[in-house]
Amino acid sequence: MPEDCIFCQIVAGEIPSNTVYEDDEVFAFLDVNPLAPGHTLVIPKDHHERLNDLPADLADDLYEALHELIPAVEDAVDAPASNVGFNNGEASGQEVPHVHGHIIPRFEDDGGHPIHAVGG
Ligand code: D5M
Repeated sequence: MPEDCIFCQIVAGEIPSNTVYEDDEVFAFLDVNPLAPGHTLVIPKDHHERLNDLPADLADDLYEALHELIPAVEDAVDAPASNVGFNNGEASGQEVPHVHGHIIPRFEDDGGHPIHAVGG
């Protein structure tokens, strides 16, 4: 793991986080700068920079976790919908170079924009 990767440090317990979910391959925690209540980040524990860098089996694990976590996060904050997305590469707005999916709960008439909502 790169020593300066904050998400690797979160997985290792070296930086505190509000853990939402954990299994052998995947970790999820609340975003420190939430764009909506319940804004959750879902990451593979292994360090990969981009979504398309993931080996297929790890991509499957990440998707399976998202499949469970999207409705769970929405239910937790009583949201009828969510934006789910990945910034993929620095020019896209990816600030942390460790793959992470955003689950951003959305509410009727909340004034957000479906693209700008991902990553700020
Ligand atoms: O999104 C990176 C996201 O990571 C951004 O929404 C803030 C969040 N972040 C950064 N540091 C932390 C810690 N320590 N805990 C929780 N959340 C954090 P990006 O798609 O790269 O722009």
